[in-house]
Amino acid sequence: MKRLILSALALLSLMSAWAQDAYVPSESNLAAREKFEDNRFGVFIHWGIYSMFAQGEWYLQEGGLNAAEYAKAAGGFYPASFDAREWVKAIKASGARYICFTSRHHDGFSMFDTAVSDYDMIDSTPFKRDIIAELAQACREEGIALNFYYSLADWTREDYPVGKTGHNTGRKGNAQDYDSYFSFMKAQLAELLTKYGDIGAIWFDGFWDHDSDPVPFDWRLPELYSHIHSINPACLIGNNHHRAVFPGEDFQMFERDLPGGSGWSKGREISNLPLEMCQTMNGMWGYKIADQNYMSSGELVRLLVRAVSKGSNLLINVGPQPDGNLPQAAVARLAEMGEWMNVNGESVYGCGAAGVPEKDWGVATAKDDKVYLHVFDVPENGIISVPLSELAGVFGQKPRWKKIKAELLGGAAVKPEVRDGNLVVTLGQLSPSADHVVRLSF
Ligand code: JFZ
Repeated sequence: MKRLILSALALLSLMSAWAQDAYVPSESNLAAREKFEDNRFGVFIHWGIYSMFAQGEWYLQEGGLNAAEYAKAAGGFYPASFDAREWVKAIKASGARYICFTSRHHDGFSMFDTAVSDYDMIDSTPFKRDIIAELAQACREEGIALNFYYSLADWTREDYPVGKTGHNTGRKGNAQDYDSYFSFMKAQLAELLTKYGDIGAIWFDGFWDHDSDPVPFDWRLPELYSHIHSINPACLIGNNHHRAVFPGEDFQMFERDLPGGSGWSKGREISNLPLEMCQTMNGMWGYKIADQNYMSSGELVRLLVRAVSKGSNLLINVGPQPDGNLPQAAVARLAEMGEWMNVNGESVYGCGAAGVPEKDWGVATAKDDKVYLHVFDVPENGIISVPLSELAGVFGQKPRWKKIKAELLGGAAVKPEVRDGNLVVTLGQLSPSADHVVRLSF
């Protein structure tokens, strides 16, 4: 009996330990999640000293370079045209409502003034300007939220326990010490969260560097996450680990694929946290001179809308040039997306899945008691239809269909009809657009 009581007590204390550990998002965090979801459209920026080589952000690894030689590029990093306000204005003009910026990528170079390393903007470049401070101020002035990409993996530090990548960078490798590296990361994250105003999210990457270790590697993520939440409970945490979400995370990300897609997210469980898909406009994240293969602005609009129709944000990447300018090709696309967003933004912001499966002509999004039909391809007869049953999720089982209104955003009212259990909308001839949006409401 005594044994039984003791083991019951042990079980209880174990359970309460779990309960204590379990992450409970703060009210402010839940509000931040909502805002993050409402924003729906963000711009990713990959910028670092790798941009100088114009070969993408993986060049240190892919080029088989020695890190000490590579680091000399910092001595010439003087992005004379860098103007944070200009960047933020170009991004804002697209309709994007937030930016995610690479504070430190796998090459280990910090784009901000960090006290825990000299391999940063202030101590290693002639430019000596804190890029992140300038960006944060411009974002504040323009009302754009700012998130930070932060790499867990590091290809240059001696204390980083070497994983799958970063083997040929000339590290001695005899000082690998995760405790030391972990304190370094905690110190940097504290700087990022306290010196630059209110930061929306930390976007982790690099987990995959240790995902196939023979002995499972412990990144001590719960400790890292609670470190962040103890500094700013509202700060959202996401991690590009390509797995189902871990405890302590506040949003789930999908790289180069929609949630439920058939690419890199194939088979991955979709959480009920806010979702964010990230994608490049061309092929690479960091500036790559030979990569001019950009999606058109129409394709980008459709990608954004598809993401929203799956209940996800889109984080679309831009890789600034070494001189500090955004590539003209990217600026042009941002401007064109903005033209579409100016008219149709209400079908994106605050919207989510409508419960209407994809059609030959396009997809649907919804907000409150409105459904937005996104017509990518107007059928030849100018008519689209949706089974009434698919609209029940938003309008209920038996709405008074006679009273339904259909309007083309930025255009005229169109007449909806109910025929054989379908809502039929006759669009007729329309001027070309990547996406004609029909708002359905009562
Ligand atoms: C990562 C970064 O490596 C890349 O440079 C960029 O920042 C992107 C947004 O995120 O991309 C990945 C992520 C996962 C793997 C490889 C690259 N992986 O699982 O092998």
